[in-house]
Amino acid sequence: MSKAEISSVLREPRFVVKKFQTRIQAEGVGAVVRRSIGRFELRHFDPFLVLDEFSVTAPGGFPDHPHRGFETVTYMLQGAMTHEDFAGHKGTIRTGDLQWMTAGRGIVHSEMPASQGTQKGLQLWINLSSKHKMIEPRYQELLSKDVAEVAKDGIKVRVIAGEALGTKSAIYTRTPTMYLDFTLKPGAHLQQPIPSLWNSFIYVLEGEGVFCKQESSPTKAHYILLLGFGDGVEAWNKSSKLLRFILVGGEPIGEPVVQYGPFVMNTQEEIDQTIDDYEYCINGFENAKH
Ligand code: FJE
Ligand code: FE
Repeated sequence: MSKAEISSVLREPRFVVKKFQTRIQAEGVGAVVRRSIGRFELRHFDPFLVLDEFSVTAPGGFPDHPHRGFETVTYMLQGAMTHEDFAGHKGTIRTGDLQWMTAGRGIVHSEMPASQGTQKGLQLWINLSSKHKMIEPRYQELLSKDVAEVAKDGIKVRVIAGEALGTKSAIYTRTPTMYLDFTLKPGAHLQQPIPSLWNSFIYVLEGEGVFCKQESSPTKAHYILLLGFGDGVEAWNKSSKLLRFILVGGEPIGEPVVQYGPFVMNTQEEIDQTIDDYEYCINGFENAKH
């Protein structure tokens, strides 16, 4: 066995199965998003429903809208957003903060800029299994200073969910999920384990990285890489600038997905019921009356 093989912590590294570039599209009111998961060519990636890199300036934003049947994870990259829901839950998340919202049976809320200039961030929608779609809504919020962060060998990781470099996140993931924000210095090499049967992807935020195969061509910002199965992923920063990307993985739910905008259920009947519940303010949408 060569030295390189002995030093590898991965027995079966994952390969890139698909690579997509994201383009800017209009969303909400006067906002733009780069949607990777959730667009026509990549409808869902079980358990993930949507990944948007958003950019919004006041007076634009995402005024009152409902959610049911999944979770939204909003992670701020720049600026600040205020969210306010129909039950009076209100808060502002700033650069590096995150909100992990379990919509469950129903939330109606707004997400609006809270500062001057452009607010940027990522919003990931994670599906809930049929037995969890109608659970009570729940929020988990982490300020930037409370996000677990570790640095080692030119690698810095912010552990949003799951575990990396021996450090765990405090976030509870109803659908088992890992969400890591990596920054690699020039020359750094990462080997990150991922549970073998989970779906996983990389989304590049800054710089350019070489992923999965040493000799593959570099991937730049705003590209998503869908990974095949294996026990982990390798990344190299062969450039002279910082490389920043997120690595997200989740346990596939394996159930039918029927989506109607912000409602994600298992069957058309459940979607019809949800539209009625929202219209009549019942079964979780009671507070939408006010
Ligand atoms: C939306 C349903 C929605 N991407 N990125 C339908 F939930 C939304 C929506 C968002 C959103 C919000 C933030 Cl803060 C960030 C997002 C979609 O609120 F725009 C439509 N059309
Ligand atoms: Fe929302």
